[in-house]
Amino acid sequence: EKQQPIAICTWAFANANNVAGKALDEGMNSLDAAIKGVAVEEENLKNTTVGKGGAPDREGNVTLDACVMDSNGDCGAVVCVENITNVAALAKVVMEETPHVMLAADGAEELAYKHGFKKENLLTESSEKAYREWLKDSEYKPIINIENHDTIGMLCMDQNGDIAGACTTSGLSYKMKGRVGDSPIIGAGLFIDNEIGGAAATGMGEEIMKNVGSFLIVELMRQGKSPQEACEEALHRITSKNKNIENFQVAYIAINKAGETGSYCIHPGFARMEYKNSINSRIESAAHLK
Ligand code: SD4
Repeated sequence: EKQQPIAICTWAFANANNVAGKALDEGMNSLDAAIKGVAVEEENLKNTTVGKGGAPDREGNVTLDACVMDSNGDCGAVVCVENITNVAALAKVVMEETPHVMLAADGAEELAYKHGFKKENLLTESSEKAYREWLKDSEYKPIINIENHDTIGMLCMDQNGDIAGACTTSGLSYKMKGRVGDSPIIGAGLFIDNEIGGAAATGMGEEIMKNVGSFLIVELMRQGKSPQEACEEALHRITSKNKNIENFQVAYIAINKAGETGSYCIHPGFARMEYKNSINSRIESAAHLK
């Protein structure tokens, strides 16, 4: 018996989520569908937090982070990559074509060219203009909230019921050179255990990494929590210890093996998309703490 495919993703990326959902309906496996879905945002020039058009670091260089994890528990990641748009697809190349899990910077870029990826200038006219504007004060406020977000984390369940995911970002706008967030870190930005479920994160990477948020959610589901309960508990681990939660956003999404989904975030403004039963993605507004 075939499983009804499900795709969920962070933020209101209906197109990306529908592309993944339709590919799953046509029989694509969960990993490839997630990569295909997030590629929509990597290529979306208006998305200033992912791929081409992403905001640069303080020196004006756009550096991307991404990871993928499949239903066998295999994973791949790239960090601080320049000039390549589809970094989630590149993370899959690391997973499949190298003996490693994570490649950084030039090494990842060289691998990309060997595998036919195009060299592209990721800084668009409008992201360059915004950067020039920012340079005037060069004020670094790593505040992630409704104005500074849009990382895409996507979790897919295919017709075999197998779960996989992808997460891709340009990270925090005007971050320090070399800064890497949670998004490409297996267990932080993304984690899958095909026996249990999967989770993905967006928001202030520094906070998500400290709590290994996505891994924690999957482990909480293993202990019997629903995806919703697991997202809430994982978020509380951050908020209960942190006195500064007014100043940043964190949001989690999760799916379990039964196809149940959940999400939770600190502040209103976060939503997730869900594609199920071949129905175009609906915005599911996420429950929030504040
Ligand atoms: C990061 N988690 O690099 C990412 C940022 C993000 O929407 O999610 N933006 O910390």
